[in-house]
Amino acid sequence: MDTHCPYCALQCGTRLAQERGAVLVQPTDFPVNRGGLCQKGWTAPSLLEVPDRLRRPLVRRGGELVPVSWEAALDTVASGLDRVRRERGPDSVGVFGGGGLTNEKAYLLGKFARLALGTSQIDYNGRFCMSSAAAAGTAAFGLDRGLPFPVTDLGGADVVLLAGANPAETMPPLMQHLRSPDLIVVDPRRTATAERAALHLQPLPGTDLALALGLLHIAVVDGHVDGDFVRERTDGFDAAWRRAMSWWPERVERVTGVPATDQREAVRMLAGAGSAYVLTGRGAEQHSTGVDVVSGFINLALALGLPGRRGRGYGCLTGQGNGQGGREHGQKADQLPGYRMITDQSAREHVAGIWGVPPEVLPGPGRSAYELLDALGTDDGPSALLVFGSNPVVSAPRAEHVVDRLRSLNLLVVADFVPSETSELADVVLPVTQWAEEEGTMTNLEGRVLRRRRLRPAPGHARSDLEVLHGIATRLGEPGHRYPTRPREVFDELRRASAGGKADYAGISYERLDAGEALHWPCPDVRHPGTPRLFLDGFAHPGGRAQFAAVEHRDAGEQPTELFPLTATTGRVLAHYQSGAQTRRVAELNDASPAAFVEVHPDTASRAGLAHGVLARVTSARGSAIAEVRVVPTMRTDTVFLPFHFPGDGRANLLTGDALDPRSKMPEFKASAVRIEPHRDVVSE
Ligand SMILES: Nc1nc2c(c(=O)[nH]1)N[C@H]1C(S)=C(S)[C@@H](COP(=O)(O)OP(=O)(O)OC[C@H]3O[C@@H](n4cnc5c(=O)[nH]c(N)nc54)[C@H](O)[C@@H]3O)O[C@H]1N2
Ligand SMILES: Nc1nc2c(c(=O)[nH]1)N[C@H]1C(S)=C(S)[C@@H](COP(=O)(O)OP(=O)(O)OC[C@H]3O[C@@H](n4cnc5c(=O)[nH]c(N)nc54)[C@H](O)[C@@H]3O)O[C@H]1N2
Ligand code: SF4
Ligand SMILES: [Mo]
Repeated sequence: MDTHCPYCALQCGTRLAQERGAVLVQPTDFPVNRGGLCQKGWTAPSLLEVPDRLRRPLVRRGGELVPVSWEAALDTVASGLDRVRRERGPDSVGVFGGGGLTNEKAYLLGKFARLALGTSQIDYNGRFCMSSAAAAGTAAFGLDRGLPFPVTDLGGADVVLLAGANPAETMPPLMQHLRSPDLIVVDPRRTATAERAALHLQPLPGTDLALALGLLHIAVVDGHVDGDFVRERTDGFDAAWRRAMSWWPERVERVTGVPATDQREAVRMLAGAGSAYVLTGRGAEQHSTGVDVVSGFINLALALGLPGRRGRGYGCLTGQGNGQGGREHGQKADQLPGYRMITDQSAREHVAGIWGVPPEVLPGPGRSAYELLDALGTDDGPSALLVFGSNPVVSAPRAEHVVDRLRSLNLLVVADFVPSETSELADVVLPVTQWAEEEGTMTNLEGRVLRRRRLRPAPGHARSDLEVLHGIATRLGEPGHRYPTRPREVFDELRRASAGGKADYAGISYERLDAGEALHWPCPDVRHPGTPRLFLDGFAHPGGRAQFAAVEHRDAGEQPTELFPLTATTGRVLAHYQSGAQTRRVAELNDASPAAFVEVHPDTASRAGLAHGVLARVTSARGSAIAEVRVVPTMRTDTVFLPFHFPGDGRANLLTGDALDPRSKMPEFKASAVRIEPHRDVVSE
């Protein structure tokens, strides 16, 4: 049975089979992975068999989570929601979704929040992921789709610049498309990806904007700007150039640490290539300046004439399995299905029409993900929260504060298939189906819609997220037909709701997908072939021109001080996925990467009295995390790195703060001021 990997946005094609009860996985020759899988994909069947799989609903009684019937669990949820809504109004209930949810789930979750709960307080973990690139992409091109071209186009490039992405660990099969281009990698660490690069630029975390301005400066001064493209297809170059004018290479070198010669070499490589791409990842984006950083790299790409042309382009490497679809169907605080804005009157009328309600009943925009978590239990914030597809106790910034907020709720409901650090705090835990136990669609990083297929039934009493939403909504007095439980029915409604929107799925059907058609949105009718390459005939702004952004460098929200002299940045390792709720339960992955660690330069380590393998305490103004020291000679001396996959006192997010990008509300995951010292109980070997 052909389906796709449960994890990241590459959505590698896999074939599943059952042999004597065991599930076996094989890669298919699907274009993004062409017969490849990473270690997570190979071990994905173990996820279906984790020993502590949630099989029955749990309700907290006398302090303990005890198994109960579905009836009892859903009644507890509905009566709890009813109570807080009666006392404090519809916005007293919050909903936190995820970019791992299928399109159908994401769509129904948004509808459930706006109609069954009537709340504006819904957002999702993609705010921590895609939001800066989405905001910058929309501003520049009028439309945000991670990659506006198929991944396979990258294979024909001469040069690819990767700013803050480490696909050798985060999307390993993507690397086969990056074999022939020369890579320019911008990363404070010498990652596995940087090892493969022709040129590695190693800036201080949080200084990418200065670097991007500097590269634009060089492009202009050294005569590499594609004047015809800029004149014919863009606006705003002059204002952007006025900002970049004062970022001469030596000044950029002082701020970023990237030698001026390397800056010039990067521009020379990009400008001299017949085919070149600029791609950004979370390293560039997860900053309080994230939107402007991405705009800075898009400015560079526009000046060189890359976007909207065959064999060239700018793209962002979307992260979660459905990170793309998850941001199109209305689980974002300010959005309705079809990538429409909730403040747009005609969008409200269209969606309300599909939902069979007057537009006035739809609430307005709500709080962004971190602001929502931060407001929980406060006077004007939600006092009940429903979580579908996220583990914020580990993955949200300023995690210990988030735990305090979650503890202050009257009602916390978590739907998951494994016990997570967040479900451990819940009042009600609802066991749901996963991946190979359900049908649905996902949209990968190229905007291609894919079918997820069911191999076998759910274990125990697990139900699908769609059934859970139906069960709660009907108990709140909603008509059942509004919340279909069959994925295909939900998808057909989603198609109608998205029709005419930016992310138009109207022409995409299960039938076409099952027949093997490669359908990239927008696809406005069933005869439309889909749109693998966007912007070739014009950008999505009225008039068809792309917009430069006049951006100026700002420092990271927090600068090193005497007390916290180092910059900590965070990210991923190959073996673990996100908060680790899934991969820490897979023996082979856990053995590959069993515990929290911190990468430190040898001089920094010895100054702090630390050696390889000992436990260190890393402390920021928020608190401390405990992690095993890895002495890494290629690190910058002013920077340390922690993966964020580990629970308890190994959480990297004990260090991160509440600085947000003013536009995207992206937290500053990638730059916190810290100090590092030996942990008192030194163990390990
Ligand atoms: N193994 C694995 N794969 C995954 C995931 C996972 O959890 N594990 N998650 C998926 C998801 S949701 C996402 S969003 C993607 C993320 O994929 P990536 O963006 O590749 O992942 P990160 O490791 O977060 O960040 C990439 C790099 O940014 C660098 N970096 C840190 N600070 C800065 C900075 O200030 N500037 C620059 N230029 N670089 C910086 C880090 O050193 C890191 O190597 O991966 C997806 N794939
Ligand atoms: N310090 C630091 N923090 C970060 C980042 C970073 O780079 N550094 N990256 C950020 C990024 S890019 C992301 S995407 C977030 C991700 O962080 P999280 O939102 O915590 O992501 P996951 O660990 O994937 O959590 C998903 C949870 O939902 C469950 N789940 C999966 N699929 C489904 C489903 O279909 N239905 C239901 N009900 N549950 C499901 C899983 O079992 C798991 O418990 O972390 C962010 N946090
Ligand atoms: S790269 Fe992503 S989609 Fe592919 S096997 Fe690994 S985790 Fe799965
Ligand atoms: Mo992500």
